[in-house]
Amino acid sequence: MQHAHSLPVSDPRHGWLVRGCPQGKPLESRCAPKHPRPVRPAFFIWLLAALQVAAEPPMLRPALAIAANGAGLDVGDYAIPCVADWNGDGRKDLLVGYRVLATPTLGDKVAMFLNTGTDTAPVFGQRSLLQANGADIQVPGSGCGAPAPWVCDYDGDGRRDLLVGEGNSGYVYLYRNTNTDAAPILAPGVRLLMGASPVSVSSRATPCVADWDADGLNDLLCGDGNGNVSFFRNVGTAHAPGYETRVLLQAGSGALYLGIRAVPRCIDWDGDGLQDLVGSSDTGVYWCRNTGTRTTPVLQAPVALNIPKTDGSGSLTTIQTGGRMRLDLTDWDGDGTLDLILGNANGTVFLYPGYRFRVTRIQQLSPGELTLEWASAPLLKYTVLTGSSPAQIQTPLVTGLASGGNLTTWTHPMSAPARYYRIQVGP
Ligand SMILES: [Ca+2]
Ligand SMILES: [Ca+2]
Ligand SMILES: [Ca+2]
Ligand SMILES: [Ca+2]
Repeated sequence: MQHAHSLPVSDPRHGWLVRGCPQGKPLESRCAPKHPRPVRPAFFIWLLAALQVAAEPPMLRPALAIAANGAGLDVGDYAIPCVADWNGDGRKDLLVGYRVLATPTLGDKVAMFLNTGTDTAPVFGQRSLLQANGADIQVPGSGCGAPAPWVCDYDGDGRRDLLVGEGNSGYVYLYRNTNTDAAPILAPGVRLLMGASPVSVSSRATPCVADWDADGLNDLLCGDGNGNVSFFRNVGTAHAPGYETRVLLQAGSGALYLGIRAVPRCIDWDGDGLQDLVGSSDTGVYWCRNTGTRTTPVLQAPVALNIPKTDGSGSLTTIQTGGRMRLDLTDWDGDGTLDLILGNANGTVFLYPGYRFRVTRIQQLSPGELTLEWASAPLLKYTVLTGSSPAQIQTPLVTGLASGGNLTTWTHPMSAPARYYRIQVGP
């Protein structure tokens, strides 16, 4: 009987040490078996186990354009996306703030794309415009600073509300939902306050709400045009959030700097149980790993997220769509792995599906032959290294193996000492 396996792995260099077990027995989930078996070389395939079972950030597949009304979604200019189930029907919808450059005095708007497909395979029709107090939401913008929507139950009454960051002066507006989750009706926008003064981050406000210090009260975090992220700790209540201080988040050795026009998201990117910060800017999308605690996050310096190159090299590169990249994160396809949504300067919105590298099948097709399959991404090429021990995985067995798409299969004639393998992206 064959077993399908999935193993957590962690290796920022995109390499994986793998080890196996006798055919037909379940893989150990850790490097050191609790009950070591005698090694019986030659006839047993020892492969595939993770060097570490620690946290594992997702990898990303190439960009896919999100469609609406049968064509590529395009709101015009400076798309800032937020994925949320706006009408409470269990299917994720897409809000996109954007600039109205043709009529700048009217203010910028928030497009709504309701999902008529399923939650895991969204289908969007024509846009509508979010309204408040019976009229289109309009927010002052300037330059490339568009409205940045964020959906949450801000006042804890059980109904989702809308926050919008202002592109011009960096204010954050609350549009309270006065109706139901199924049919939201928004009250006029009011600026959030810090004490008696409006919350402001000077320009290009990109709010998100999360309980950053895990005290049970949601806090406000907000990116700005300068590339920093402000933390407004909620010193009010769940029903009436209040702020008294603005503190710049730190990461690494100083103030967190994502690059200009920062958009933060608070999310456990690597699945280690600690909320991290993932953010975008003009220069890329970055992960700041939280190595502190739930109540006292300590962020590491930003590390750029990578996607497959399109130049045929088979390797990885940072994300760059031409500046003004605005991030959101969600499990778009419901496969349990976070996916990346990116709004672009030209009004389009892209999906980068996330996946976790896993060896999903180990098979001894015939004596002396083995097959490995692993989650992969189009455009990538892989190198398979082997050795007789974890410390000796150095011998290349195959280089430049093209990805099979989302899954790559490789069959290899076994040799007795080659029992440990590492699969890595690129050379
Ligand atoms: Ca919905
Ligand atoms: Ca809090
Ligand atoms: Ca984490
Ligand atoms: Ca997913």
